[in-house]
Amino acid sequence: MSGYNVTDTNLPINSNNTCKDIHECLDSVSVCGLNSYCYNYNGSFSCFCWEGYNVSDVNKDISKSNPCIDINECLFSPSVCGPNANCTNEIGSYNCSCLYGFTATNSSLSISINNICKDVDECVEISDVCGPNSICNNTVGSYNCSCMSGYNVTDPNLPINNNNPCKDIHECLDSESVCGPNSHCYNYNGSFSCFCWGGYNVSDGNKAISKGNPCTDIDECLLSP
Ligand SMILES: [Ca+2]
Ligand SMILES: [Ca+2]
Ligand SMILES: [Ca+2]
Repeated sequence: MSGYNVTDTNLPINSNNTCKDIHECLDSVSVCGLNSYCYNYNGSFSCFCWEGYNVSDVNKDISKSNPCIDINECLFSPSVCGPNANCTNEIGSYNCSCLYGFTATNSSLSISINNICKDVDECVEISDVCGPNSICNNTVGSYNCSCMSGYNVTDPNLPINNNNPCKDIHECLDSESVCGPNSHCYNYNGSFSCFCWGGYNVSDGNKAISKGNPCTDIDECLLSP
């Protein structure tokens, strides 16, 4: 029968010289080709591709001339790595990595469509990411920093962080342009205040002292009584 050979080919087949199973898998590669398992059983055998491999021509049996070859998992749709990830095909496998600004949902599991890369909230995850006197705004894949009102970044050409922090604006350096004439300017962290000199009053008492609403001389002669 097919799949069996007579024990001694020089003798007739009978109960003393039986047909026995051919172990086709003894030289597996010559039967199933590379990247495959060969399973021998009574009367026949089967070939299976290793995980990560598929037969070259799916319409034909696995064999040395139709071997198992690497699957490019990165061409799958939807992506095996899920969104926001890079896929790198490897022989017999593949590798996923998150794009910059993203991290695996569960960091103890490998990245896949079931454990996708999600945005890192840098404002929460990285302590003091923008440095002092700043506002952190998380975005998908990134974040941005801005200075709180009353503060300016040290070097506006560089990103705001601990090495280039937001620092107090010294509004009083040009006091006259801020508070107008006849006034004191007091700078403090995050803001400043204007005060009129003695004998002077702000023009419009309902508005803050400024160049446009300066301190003017009080005509004490008009005071009553
Ligand atoms: Ca592969
Ligand atoms: Ca982010
Ligand atoms: Ca200030």
